[in-house]
Amino acid sequence: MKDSKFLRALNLQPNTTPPVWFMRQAGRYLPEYQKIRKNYSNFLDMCKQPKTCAELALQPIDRFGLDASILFSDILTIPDALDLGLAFHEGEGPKFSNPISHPQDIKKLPSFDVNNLNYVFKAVEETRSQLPQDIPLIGFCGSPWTLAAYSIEGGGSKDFHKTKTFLREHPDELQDFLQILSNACYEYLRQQVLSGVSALQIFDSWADLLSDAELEKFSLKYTRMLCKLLKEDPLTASIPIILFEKSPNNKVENIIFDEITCISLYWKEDIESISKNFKDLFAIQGNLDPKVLLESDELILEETQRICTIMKDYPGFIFNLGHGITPNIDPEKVQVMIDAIRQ
Ligand code: 1CP
Repeated sequence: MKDSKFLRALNLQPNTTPPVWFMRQAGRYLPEYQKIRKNYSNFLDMCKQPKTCAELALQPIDRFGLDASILFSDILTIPDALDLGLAFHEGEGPKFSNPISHPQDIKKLPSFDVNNLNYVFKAVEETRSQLPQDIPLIGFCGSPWTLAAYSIEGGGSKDFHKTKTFLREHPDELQDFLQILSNACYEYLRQQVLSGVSALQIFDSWADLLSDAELEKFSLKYTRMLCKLLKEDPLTASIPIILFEKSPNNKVENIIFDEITCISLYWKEDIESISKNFKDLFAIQGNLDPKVLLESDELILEETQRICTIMKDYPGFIFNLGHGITPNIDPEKVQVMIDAIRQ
C-alpha cells in the first residue's frame, strides 16, 4: 500500500505517471449508481447501509481503475448527528428540518457523540475489506465553516443569505459553533482512520462566501485547529491531509499551513505558478475544469496534457478535477481523460 502511486505522491515521491482519482467520483453521472440510488427515496438512508456504500465506492474503481477510492458518504452526516434532522428527498438537495436559526439553537445542541456515526465507520471497514490491497481509501469531512454554512442555511443555497446575516449579527456565537464542529470533525476523522482510511480530505466547499479576512477568522482558523488535533494525536499523526478550498478569495500561498500534506486546487487556480512556490513542500492535487468533460475528446486530451506537462517534474502531483464531477458528464469522457493522463 505504501508503494501506491497516490500515497507516494502524498509523500512527495516521484511517479512515472501521476495517480488519478476525482472528487465525487461515485455518484449521479454513473448509470450503475443510478440503478442502486432508485431503491432509496432518502439518500441518507442509502449512506446508512455499509454494504451499499462499499459497492458505490468501488463502482468508479472497477470502471476506471483509479488510484484511490473515497469513502461513500456525505459531509452533512455531522450536522445530522447533532440532531439538525437531515433529509435528501427526490430531486432535491439536502434539507435540515431543525437548522441553526438563532444563537440559542447553538447552546441547545446535544453534545456530539461520534457513535451516532457508526454507520460511516462500518462503511469504511466494509469498503476497505472489498478494495484491492494496494488502493488507498480516502476519508473525508466538510470544513467546520462549510458545515456551519449548511447548518444555518438549512440546506444548499445560491447565496447563503441567512448564513451571511448570522455571521454579521452573531459572530461570537458562530465561533462557538465552529469550535463544536472542529472537535466533532476531529473525532469523526480519527474514527475513520481507526476504521481503515489511509488519507483524509477536508472539503471547504463554501470558502468563496467569505472575504479574505473572514476566511481567516471563520474558516482557516478552525480547519487549522482540526488539523493540529489530528497531528497531535499519535493515532492520526502520520495520516496525510488534503485540503480543498473552493474558489477562495485569498491566495493559496496564504492559505496553506504546515499540517497540510496536499492542496487540492480549484479549477480557476493557476497550477503553474502555485507549483513553483510549493515544490518539495506540498503535494498538489488538481485541477482540470470539470466542464472540460462536456467538450470534444480533442479538447479533453489537450487540457489534460497541458496540466500533465506543467506538472511532469513535480514529485507530489495527483491528477484530479478542480471541483466535483457533475451529473451531466458522460462516463466515456472520463475515460478519455484517464487515458490521456496515463499516456
Ligand atoms: O465518490 C464520491 O465523492 C462520493 C462521496 C461524496 C462526497 C465526498 C458525496 C456523495 N458527497 C461528498 C462530499 C460533499 N457533499 C461535498 C463536498 C464536495 C463538493 O464541494 O462538491 C458537499 C458540498 C456535499 C453536500 C451535498 N451532498 C450536496 C450539495 C448540496 C448543495 O447544493 O450545496 C449534494 C447534492 C449532496 C448529496 C450527495 N452526496 C453524495 C452524492 C452521490 C450525492 C447525490 C445524492 C443523490 O443521488 O441524490
